[in-house]
Amino acid sequence: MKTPIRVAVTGAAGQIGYSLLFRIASGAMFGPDQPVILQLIEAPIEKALKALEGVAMELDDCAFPLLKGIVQTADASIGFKDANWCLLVGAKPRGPGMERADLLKDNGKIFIGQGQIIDAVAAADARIAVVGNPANTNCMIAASQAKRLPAERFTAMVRLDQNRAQSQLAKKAGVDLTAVKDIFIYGNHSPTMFPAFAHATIGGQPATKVINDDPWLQGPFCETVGKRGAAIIAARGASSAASAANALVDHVRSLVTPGAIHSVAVKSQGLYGFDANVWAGMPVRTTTAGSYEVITGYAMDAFAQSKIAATNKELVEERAFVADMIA
Ligand code: NAX
Repeated sequence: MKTPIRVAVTGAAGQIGYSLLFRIASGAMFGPDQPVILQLIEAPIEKALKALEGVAMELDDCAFPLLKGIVQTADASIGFKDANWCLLVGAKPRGPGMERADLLKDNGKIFIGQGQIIDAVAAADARIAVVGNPANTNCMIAASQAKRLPAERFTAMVRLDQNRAQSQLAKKAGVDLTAVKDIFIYGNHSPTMFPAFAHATIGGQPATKVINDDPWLQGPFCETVGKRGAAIIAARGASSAASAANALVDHVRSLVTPGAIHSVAVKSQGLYGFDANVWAGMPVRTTTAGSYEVITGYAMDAFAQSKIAATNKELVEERAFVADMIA
């Protein structure tokens, strides 16, 4: 039996948490032979902590053979202690009339504190995945606080966007989802993101050739993927939760699977037209478990360049809003 790994999850009693924890405990994230200890962190609010108690009871009631312990806490220094993976899901939602800048500042404060605590108490091999929005910039803020853990360990999730794009391409081409490969998300997890369809393949052929409808790819396809979150809210009356949790399972599973090729928001080194030091979605290849390299060399045509310029501009603006929060 392998040694259990410690997985800290913030926002554990939230709606994504409710779809996520059971998948982690069942082995979907780290594999069917990897025991886990869940370290569940909630905001210090009575209602949230009570809800967390209920979630922990349900986890017990699943009798998952791989689940070797559950920690419930509002104290991040207990929750992140010795954690091998820190999944930062909890964040303040955007309230009515709230400006994006206010959201950036309010959530920024959470991620400063969490970045510092993770750096101080998490395991030496700790990896961090940020879901709470604005995910890319929150990730940048948390990473900026770290003195011990390298910035590459901090990633933000654009996998939901990749999964959405893959699904839309398969539907349009009328093929099985698994025929669609190499569709990567560039930039921010926001409607400005760019699903780079020109590099995707369908059944081994260029997606552009199979679909043969550039106006659709450049227009409705990009728009549908970019605004899918809002469409879910309009239809369901609540934001994406199960699909977001599923995407986080995919994000981490791919990051611990050598050879996996997938989209992750990582610290930019200035590739593909992004400013250095923003966290931007990029294609990556997992090298060894938990480590990755950015895949280089994809050519960008004029349309792709203009989309990347727009999403980069938004990331640079977000960074400017929180400039005083970056250590
Ligand atoms: P919920 O509001 O259902 O849950 C959030 C939970 O976080 C709450 O239980 C709250 O008490 C907790 N929380 C708040 N501050 C905390 C703190 N400092 N420490 C620990 N817990 C804290 O939101 P949910 O639907 O679960 O979404 C969570 C986040 O994911 C949101 O920021 C949301 O915008 C973001 N999303 C990101 C996506 C992505 O692809 N990157 C997609 C889905 C989702 O919209």
